[in-house]
Amino acid sequence: MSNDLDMFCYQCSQTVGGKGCVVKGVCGKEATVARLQDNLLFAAKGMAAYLYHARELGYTDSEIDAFLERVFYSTFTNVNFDTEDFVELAVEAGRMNIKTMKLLKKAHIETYGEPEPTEVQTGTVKGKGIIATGHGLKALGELLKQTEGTGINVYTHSELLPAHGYPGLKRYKHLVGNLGKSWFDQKKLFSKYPVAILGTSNCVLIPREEYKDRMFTTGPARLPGVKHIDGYDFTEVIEKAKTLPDLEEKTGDTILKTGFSKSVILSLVGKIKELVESGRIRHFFVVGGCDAPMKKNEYYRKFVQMLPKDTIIITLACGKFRINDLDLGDIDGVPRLIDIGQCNDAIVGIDVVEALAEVFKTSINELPLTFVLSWMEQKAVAILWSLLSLGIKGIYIGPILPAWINDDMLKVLVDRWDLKLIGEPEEDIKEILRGG
Ligand code: SF3
Repeated sequence: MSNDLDMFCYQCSQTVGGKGCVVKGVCGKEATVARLQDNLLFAAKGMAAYLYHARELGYTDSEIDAFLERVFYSTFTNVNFDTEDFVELAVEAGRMNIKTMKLLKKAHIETYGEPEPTEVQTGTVKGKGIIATGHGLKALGELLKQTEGTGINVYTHSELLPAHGYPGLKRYKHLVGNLGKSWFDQKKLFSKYPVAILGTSNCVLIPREEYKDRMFTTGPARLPGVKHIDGYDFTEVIEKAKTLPDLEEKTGDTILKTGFSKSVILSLVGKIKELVESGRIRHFFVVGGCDAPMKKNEYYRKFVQMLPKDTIIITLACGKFRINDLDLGDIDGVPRLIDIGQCNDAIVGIDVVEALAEVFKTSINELPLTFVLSWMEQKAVAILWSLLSLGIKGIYIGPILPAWINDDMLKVLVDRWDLKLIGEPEEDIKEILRGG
């Protein structure tokens, strides 16, 4: 029996391949227009997430809102069939995402102060606890306020690690450390520690039965069978934590360092210039992004471990958990591994890279600097387009190409931006350091 739906193009509402079929093939999801629409929608979703967290803190921007409206209308089934325009829209999405990340950074700094380098414990402290995961600083801030003086300790997980660097959050003595690594260790981690759990944003996983009743979501996060809290009254989370057993005192093996803000890095720029000119710093790398549990993501740790000692590595997002336990030392007081924060703190990376270009009186592409990024989902797509919108060339991405990129799109990304897919760490390093 034939399926009528298969015969009907959801792009142009015509019979597939029939007389009125405007873009033969689009309905088969093979055509470039459909792929570019997916790409744009993913970037818009990433932007929307950052915008959401800025709005939570009272920061909005009508130009960004208007752009998102344009994106959604442009990806309507039958309004825009122009591939060139979709590439330009993606570039514009990158620019708008820069604006969005700036807005969120302003919101974070004006609410919690500018981050400062901070050491973060990775073990447990005797007593009851709550783990907060996700990206929501507002939710974490409110949780810290409400748990103060209750004897409950608060731990961060994954993308909330950078919260420890913000003066307005680190002042809470019961924000005692970070547990686990990036988002995909949740099930194991939350099963291991008998604490209450609060999911504040995307990157929550469907919970195991064993901790479902002590998990809560807030903001945009929702999970089946898990209590959702509207607003910021976390009484139920706190009450649940009180009923759970104490954690043991167990110091972690690693102390993590986070909180390298724009001001902190810019205060080092003079020194960095000197070290570059005297040949003590050869190259800068930005290594980070959205981590994924694929074997191929081991690349990023190997890559950093193989880098020569005269290189500096700026890291961000949950991809940092591949490398942030490494002791890479420093070059004359400049740390070799610099954690600038969450994925949205890519804006700090952009500001720093622009400042370096200014100091060396050159363009970003002429700097001895290479981006080596891992992508996983929507936010990473928005950030990639932000970097491309600045004209940054030669970015390495991995572990695989985004699924919607077809040969046509790849050709544009390679021809216009010299985008590269990661290969083997040793060979990639050789190629980068010889200027390939
Ligand atoms: Fe990405 Fe979840 Fe980790 Fe924010 S958004 S970095 S994966």
